[in-house]
Amino acid sequence: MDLPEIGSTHFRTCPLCEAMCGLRIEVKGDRVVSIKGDRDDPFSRGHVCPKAVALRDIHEDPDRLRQPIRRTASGWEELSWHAALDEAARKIHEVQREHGRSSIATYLGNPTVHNLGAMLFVPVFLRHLGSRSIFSATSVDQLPHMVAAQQIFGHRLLVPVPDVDRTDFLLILGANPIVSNGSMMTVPDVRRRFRAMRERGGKIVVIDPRRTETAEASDEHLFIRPGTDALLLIAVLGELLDDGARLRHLEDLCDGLDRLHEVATGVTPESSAAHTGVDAETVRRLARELRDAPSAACYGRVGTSTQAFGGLCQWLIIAINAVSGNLDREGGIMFTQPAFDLIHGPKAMAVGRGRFGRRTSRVRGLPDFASELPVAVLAEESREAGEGQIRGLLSFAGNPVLSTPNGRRLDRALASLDFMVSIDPYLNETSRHARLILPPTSPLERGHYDVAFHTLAVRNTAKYSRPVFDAPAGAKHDWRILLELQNRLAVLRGRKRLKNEAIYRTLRFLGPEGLLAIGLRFGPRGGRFNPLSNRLSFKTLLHHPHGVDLGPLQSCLRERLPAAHLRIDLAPVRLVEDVMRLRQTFTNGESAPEDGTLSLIGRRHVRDNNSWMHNFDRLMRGKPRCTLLMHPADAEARGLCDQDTVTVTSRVGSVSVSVTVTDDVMQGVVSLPHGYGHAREGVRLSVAGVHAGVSINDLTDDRAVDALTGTAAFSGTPVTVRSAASGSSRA
Ligand SMILES: Nc1nc2c(c(=O)[nH]1)N[C@H]1C(S)=C(S)[C@@H](COP(=O)(O)OP(=O)(O)OC[C@H]3O[C@@H](n4cnc5c(=O)[nH]c(N)nc54)[C@H](O)[C@@H]3O)O[C@H]1N2
Ligand SMILES: Nc1nc2c(c(=O)[nH]1)N[C@H]1C(S)=C(S)[C@@H](COP(=O)(O)OP(=O)(O)OC[C@H]3O[C@@H](n4cnc5c(=O)[nH]c(N)nc54)[C@H](O)[C@@H]3O)O[C@H]1N2
Ligand code: SF4
Ligand SMILES: [Mo]
Repeated sequence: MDLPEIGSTHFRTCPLCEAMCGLRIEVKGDRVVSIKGDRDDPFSRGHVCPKAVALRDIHEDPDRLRQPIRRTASGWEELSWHAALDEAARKIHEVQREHGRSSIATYLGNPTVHNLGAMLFVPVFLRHLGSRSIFSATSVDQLPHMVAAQQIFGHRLLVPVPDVDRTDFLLILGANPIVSNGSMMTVPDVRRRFRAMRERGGKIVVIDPRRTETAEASDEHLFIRPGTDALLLIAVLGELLDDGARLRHLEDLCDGLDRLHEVATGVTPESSAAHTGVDAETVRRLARELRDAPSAACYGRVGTSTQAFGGLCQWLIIAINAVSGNLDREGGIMFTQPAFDLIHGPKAMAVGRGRFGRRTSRVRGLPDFASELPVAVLAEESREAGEGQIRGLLSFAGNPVLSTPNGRRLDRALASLDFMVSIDPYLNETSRHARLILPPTSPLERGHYDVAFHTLAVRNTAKYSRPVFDAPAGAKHDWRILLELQNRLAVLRGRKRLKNEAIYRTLRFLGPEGLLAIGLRFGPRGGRFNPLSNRLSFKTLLHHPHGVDLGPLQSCLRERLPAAHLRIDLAPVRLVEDVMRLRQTFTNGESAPEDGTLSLIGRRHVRDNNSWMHNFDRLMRGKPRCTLLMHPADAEARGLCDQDTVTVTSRVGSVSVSVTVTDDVMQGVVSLPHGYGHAREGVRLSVAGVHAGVSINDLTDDRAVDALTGTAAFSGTPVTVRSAASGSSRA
């Protein structure tokens, strides 16, 4: 589709994290002159974080691959797109022919959801590939949110977001939005929104084993022992139920209230306090505050999903919002009504509701969700011989060696595959194992619409961004790489030639923009733009480069429920059953840390973006960030001083790192950021190599998962820490 030309000032959405900040990019010729916040973006109102400027660095990075490369005995060599795509398709075809379709696994990394072309073309590609070995960053991230949404509301994308612009009380567990800029809650300029909330008399409470930047920007911070949130949440729920549930307008829609009462029996504020460290009186007060505030929202994120009871946490959070009268209500937790609608939009583009546990993984028996298996089993599925063994991998926009538990084990597993191809702009810790790396265009060379994050935003908006630069001749967008592979596979399989050719040509002609236009046209807001009816089309978006504001969130749960599931189950059986596991863990004392062990948690920094943006001097300047935070009492007990080098050891490995002594972490807890550990042989990242750091996932354990959902249980990995100088093995 041809897009009209515009001048040297470009407006677009930053695709690097979930916040969807509007950017104003000045360009001269083929160079970026400046990247600033777009004050006219109705949603982000000029806000940006330091990573936005790094879009220029990504674009200009000499280490970013511009041409496919192939690993040979004498090193990497460039090859033509034609040859690379032919070879990749041929190898995939050979492995699948010999060992079955599912012998080729796919891993989809985080940038997939920030990429319009990938969002629209990955599902088509996966259907063609026909493998059931599908993995993604979901199972080291938001899987519990999706399981809870599917179990309660009947669709995995019906994830409610806190209405932060109107709430009076916000209870945050295991999230650090001031740094992460919000997650499963798209909230650009969160600092200003929080400030506004407090100025209108609202209150924010943060529950986190670390006194985070968000805690600093809040009214109150409470330490909690990692992995114990579900107990605290049940205690709060019990207090609310004792007082009488207030379901308000959802009364006739909700089932399961009796079972919720049963869940809460036996867990008191006192009994939870012994494990969580949050005292009973505080639990009672939190329940009162949630109930008595004119409106309130409880929100939990990575810290409450990547833990042993992640599924329970996300369910209980929704239940607490519901019984305190804050579900689907202004100032509570609400649902978006996106213009490109993955639930009620055109059928061909709709996302499945997400079935849970239809099959289990071969080796360990963990459940699938929405046709995906938990990535914690990827290494064993590749290493353990037998029928159904994984022999090859297509890694798309992912770096699982640094981002999934027991990364070293996966590192070894990838090295032993028959074939691997990475669709990735970098030769990094994961792609170094590939036989071929197929690099896509840079983010500034493609159009953008946030299919995923308009669905999770604290306000209804819609925005399309044109590419800032034309893609260089021959360069391929992600979607095009997938489409080319898919077409070649179809040819190699030799069936339905005419039909395949027609599909290929149609999709190539439409591209992501064509599909977006169809999705908008036939979506719930499709039609000519009219500010009163909020109807819009792709053309509307082309004429509104700053984005279209569709207003604050509205009470809409009844219309958002999928047609096949018109009720809300506040106490889904599978989740209720999992409470037994929680009780057993805590009554048997299985949760008590062994003497001398510390509980490891992760953290993020505003200038990091998971594992892949350490190659830019602009973001790496200043003090080293990959250090181990430790409480002064724990340091003293081990004879450690600030900046000492320590060895941190877990069941699966050890790393050496400098310690930062601070009472910002709870006693008994240590914290390392994730995404570091670039000092691996063969990685081509010149700046990141200088700031290599160590990988927290060389310590986290692939055996530690939320048994219900299969999500990696990163939080609370037991570790011992000793001075690297002493050589002593004692904790
Ligand atoms: N211990 C611990 N581990 C964690 C976490 C944690 O908090 N603690 N967080 C987890 C979370 S929330 C996530 S989302 C995962 C992330 O885990 P992953 O998604 O596996 O890793 P990323 O670091 O996002 O790596 C992205 C990869 O995509 C490439 N890339 C970037 N842009 C593009 C693009 O446009 N197209 C293509 N094809 N490739 C691109 C990059 O070069 C890089 O190789 O990590 C998880 N791991
Ligand atoms: N700057 C920056 N922004 C990012 C990213 C990034 O890497 N850098 N990554 C993006 C991605 S992929 C995601 S998913 C989001 C994540 O967004 P957030 O979830 O907001 O980010 P985190 O900083 O991981 O926050 C998790 C918090 O949980 C706490 N925690 C750990 N264990 C527990 C526990 O057991 N209980 C409780 N209550 N708290 C616990 C940690 O101390 C931490 O403060 O951020 C996104 N934004
Ligand atoms: S907060 Fe996220 S979306 Fe906004 S500028 Fe930073 S990286 Fe981009
Ligand atoms: Mo994530």
